[in-house]
Amino acid sequence: ASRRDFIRITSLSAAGLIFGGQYVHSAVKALRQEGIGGSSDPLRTPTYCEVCFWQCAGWVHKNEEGKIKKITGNDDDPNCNGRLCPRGTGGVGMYYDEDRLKTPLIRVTGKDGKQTFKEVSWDEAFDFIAEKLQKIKKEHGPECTALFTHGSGGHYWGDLLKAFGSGNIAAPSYSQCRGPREVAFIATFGDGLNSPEPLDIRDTRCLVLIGSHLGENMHNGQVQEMSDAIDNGASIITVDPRYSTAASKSKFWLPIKPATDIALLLSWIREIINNEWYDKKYVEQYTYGFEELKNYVQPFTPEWAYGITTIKPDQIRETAREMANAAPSVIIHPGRHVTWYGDDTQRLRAVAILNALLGSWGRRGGFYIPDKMGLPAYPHPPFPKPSRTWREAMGGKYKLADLALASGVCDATIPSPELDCNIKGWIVNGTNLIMTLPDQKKTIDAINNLDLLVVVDTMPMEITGYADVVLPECTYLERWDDLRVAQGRNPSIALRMPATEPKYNSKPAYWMAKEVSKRLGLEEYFGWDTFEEKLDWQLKQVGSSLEEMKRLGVKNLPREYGNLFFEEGEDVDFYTNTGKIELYSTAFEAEGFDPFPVYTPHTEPPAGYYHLNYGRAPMHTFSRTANNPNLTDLMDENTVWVNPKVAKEWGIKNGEPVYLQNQDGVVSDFQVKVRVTERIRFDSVYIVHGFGHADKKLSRAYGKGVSDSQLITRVLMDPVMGGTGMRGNFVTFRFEKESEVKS
Ligand code: MGD
Ligand code: SF4
Repeated sequence: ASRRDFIRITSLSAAGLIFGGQYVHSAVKALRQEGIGGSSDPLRTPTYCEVCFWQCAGWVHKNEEGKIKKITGNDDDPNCNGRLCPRGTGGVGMYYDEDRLKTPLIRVTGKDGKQTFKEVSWDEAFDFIAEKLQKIKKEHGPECTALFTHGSGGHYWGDLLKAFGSGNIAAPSYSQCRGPREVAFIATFGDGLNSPEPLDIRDTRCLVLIGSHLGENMHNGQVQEMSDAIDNGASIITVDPRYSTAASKSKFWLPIKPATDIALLLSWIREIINNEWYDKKYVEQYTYGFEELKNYVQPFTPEWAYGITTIKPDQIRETAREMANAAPSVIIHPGRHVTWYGDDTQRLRAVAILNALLGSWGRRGGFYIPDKMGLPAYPHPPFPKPSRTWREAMGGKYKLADLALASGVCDATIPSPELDCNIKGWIVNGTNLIMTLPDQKKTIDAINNLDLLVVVDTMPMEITGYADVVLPECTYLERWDDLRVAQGRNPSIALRMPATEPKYNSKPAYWMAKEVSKRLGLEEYFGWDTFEEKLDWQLKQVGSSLEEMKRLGVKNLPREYGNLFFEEGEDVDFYTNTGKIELYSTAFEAEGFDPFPVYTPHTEPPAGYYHLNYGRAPMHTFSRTANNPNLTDLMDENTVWVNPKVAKEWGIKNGEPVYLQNQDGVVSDFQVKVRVTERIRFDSVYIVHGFGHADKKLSRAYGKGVSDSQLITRVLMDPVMGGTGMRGNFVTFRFEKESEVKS
């Protein structure tokens, strides 16, 4: 057994709870006396949401006793237009969750050999971390440390790590999410998409969703714009093996056979070229490689694609025509979580090419050109150059990646001494790697190779059980953080300030990172005395101030970066090798990858097994909300969607609990109730990601539903940039945990 077998967190005192409550009350009184009430309303302070990464700006409202009672949207915020999604409103539950981490913890081994955590002071925790980091630096080099991060705290830990001499910073939002699409769009248009994506959905006439389930995936601004577009008569084309909420709002639903989207895209490209439905002037003026593309796609007839995708040739033609009629006000949506089958960068290249042919990039109702505003960093000395990075360690793999470390861990390559990157220390901030990275066993193997694992979290999530040190962060409602900068149609900045004092003995990550920096002799990288001083300095550089932002919450700034759309015939220089939109990718070719997207068949499920498809629910974000008291009220477990034909074959009734087992014999820890529905194809099942928590400290989430992550053991690596394709698993049903599979 591993030394990091699930560890129990012991003896958290109830006193903390009582103390927390009293503290809040007096603290708010104090804040009000000091006039730090934010806006002109002393019971209202500005924030931006941390429940997902759309970062909507809002107001936290307190009652007379200083208790947080609700959060509402900020009317001036372009990300939310004054309206939060259910999760944003439910963010209050993160603050009130009584299962929160309450004080720093260090792992100890008792005389009986059993491991547990002891409560320690902040000083003890920081001294321990600094000592271990110095030891790693001495024995292996500073570059043998890494940061895994998602969310605001990453800025501060990132600065600490860079100052320490390591460039290994990874986020699941890259290799497990949108990395392939960024690489594909950069290769094609010379620009990535970032977040929020620069999609002019509100003015579009045709929106094509390929596996994007807007509405269930609640990216606030986009969902609002999609609903406006529908009201204005736009047509929606949804390509999804499942009848998603978006599909139900669509003019066309194409229930594609899983893993065949590239074939459909190639066939659409051929239809648009061969029928001369592409934007001739635009293609001629702006693109590179059109004739080669035309020759390349000739074999990909709708009949060819039908045999692969099960989408009828007429439907392929009709939908291609629908897009062309709307062009250039058409968006083939690039998606967000796009790491599916390992050829994802190529699929997204096909999406980019289709958009380019229809002339939607830089056009109204297509893609707008976002502003490029950034805030100056608070002055600090230059970071040292790391002597080695993950790039060398990867031995030439994933050449077009900007950030591939997390894939390396899934590959179990990062900790491998053979790869000359013997990583020994991780700081994990705001990411529950056990539920987030596919192939849990490899992640745990990697953890077992470490000398130090520090976890910074608000909740006792699965990853905390593997930590050497757990640092409890206060929630976003109790802290300052860096300003949110949204580039959007017009740039905007948003302030997050504490609505109340931190509950328990929790603290903000910026404070933790600064405290560790002091112990490592790196404090000059955190040169501000208070965080307010840093924010005020930054705000003054852009003509605002902390005082103003406390009143406004959000400030919209004038656009500095040219027009939103290309002028007719405007001369445009794209940031690609050729200065053109590259239909033929010279960057891919130079690195030995196919310059045009190639359809490759993927493995089919064996008899009795079904593609494991997963996605989002509008009231949850990944695994972070599964214990939230407000949101579990709305949905407290996932179900497995099963086609009626399949249910009949297995004799499974609606609502019946089953275990799921994947093709590698991994059986889900818990049971999940079956939802029999025509809304899913017969070759797939569907579950919402983020459930099936196995940590008992999560009193509401424990044992509720199944975890897709646990069942994802076949990781399909994207050779271009290291994205971890997560749709390579098939599952079957089990009725008892230990019995044989019923067939
Ligand atoms: P969560 O599981 O929500 O998502 O991956 P993660 O960001 O790891 O874990 C978030 C962690 O942050 C939780 O432990 C939570 O308690 C903690 N947290 C929340 N707020 C704070 C805070 O203010 N401070 C600190 N320090 N911690 C906080 C998301 C990633 O997952 C992404 S972006 C995608 S798109 C992928 N989706 C996905 C999937 O759909 N299925 C499967 N199987 N895996 C997936 N992995 C990827
Ligand atoms: Fe918060 Fe919802 Fe906005 Fe995400 S979309 S930031 S959860 S309000």
